[in-house]
Amino acid sequence: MPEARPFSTDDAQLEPIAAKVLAGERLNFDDGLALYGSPDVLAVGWLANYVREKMHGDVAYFNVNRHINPTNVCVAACRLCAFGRKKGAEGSYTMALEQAWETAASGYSEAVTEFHIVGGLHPDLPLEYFLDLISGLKERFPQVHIKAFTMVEIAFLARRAKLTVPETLRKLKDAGVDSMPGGGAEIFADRVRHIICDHKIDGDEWLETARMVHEAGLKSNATMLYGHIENDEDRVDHLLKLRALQDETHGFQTFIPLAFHPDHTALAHLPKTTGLMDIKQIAVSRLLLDNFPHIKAYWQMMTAKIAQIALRFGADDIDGTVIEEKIYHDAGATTPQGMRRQELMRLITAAGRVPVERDTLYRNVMRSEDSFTVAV
Ligand code: V47
Repeated sequence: MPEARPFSTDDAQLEPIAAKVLAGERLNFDDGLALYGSPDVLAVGWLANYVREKMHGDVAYFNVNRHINPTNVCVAACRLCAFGRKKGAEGSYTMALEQAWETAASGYSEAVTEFHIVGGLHPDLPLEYFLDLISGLKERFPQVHIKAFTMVEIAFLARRAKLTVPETLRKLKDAGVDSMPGGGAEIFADRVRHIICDHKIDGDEWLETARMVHEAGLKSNATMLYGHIENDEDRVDHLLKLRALQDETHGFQTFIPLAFHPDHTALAHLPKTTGLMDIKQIAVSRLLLDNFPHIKAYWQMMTAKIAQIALRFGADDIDGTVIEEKIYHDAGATTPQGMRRQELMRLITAAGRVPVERDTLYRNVMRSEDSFTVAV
């Protein structure tokens, strides 16, 4: 239910934007800049919360998931990343298939409903390794949804296998991939991308790959990495490009703004994002991405405390139990490794929201002891 409290602000620039939001009208590029530039974070948050409650009422979603990163070996050497290693470098690893399947089974006690699988761009691992990895997981955990490989990994795997992206997607889908995570989008603007992740596919290619994923009948998420060298124009541009693609494909489920963690990266001199920046990012995303069903406050990235507050500033999802996160912890995240269902539910309830356990496709999950069923 939308809030009963009336909207008020001392930022005159927000008045016409509020009128649009209350009338259900789409915001434009300049509106996005005005939202980012506004000193009245509470008013921006009020508007985002209005939209969020209109879409989802008091519900806040979470899931029970496990991350698997089969390799950190990566040819890309992105300045933003503390996870990737060159082949043979100290700290580099690549899981044997048995090891990856064993990893999947560890920490399984809460009946995981999703495996989130991403990794480096390995120069030698063939597509068959990934197909075997996925089909082996499906064989062992047939009820678990497999959300695997970013647009960057898919484009890389296709190129290495000398296949088209649709051909590669067909093989991954046949092996058991059910949907795709949102990583690798970073910031689409070339100027920024050249500095933070020069060796990755460019923004247009990321969007084109996402289009092909959706055309293949797979849902995906989308992300934006903020809090490094980008400016407000770059962020608005990024969000509006995602919105334009979503108008065409309707294949995105969830948008996840990702706060840059500088530790142990080549950009370690940059300051960390602040709590207010994180909160505002959630709110602006909710307001600009009017065609995205869900906005996720990823607690591992923004801390559980900020993610909880974000549930009143536009977010309707807090991600999951996240057993074994590596990418953020290599870059200095101090959040705990994994959180139990009960604790996630306590955080959500204390934010005045109603916790709903979802599967990756946002169907309700019903539990008994260590098993689950999904509402269809
Ligand atoms: O693509 C890498 C980012 C992403 C750093 O789809 C960094 O449900 C901050 O995409 N500081 C991977 N960010 C994580 C990701 C994700 C996470 C949770 C849920 C979902 C989903 C997707 O992490 C990368 C990159 O954008 N990243 N290094 C860093 N130092």
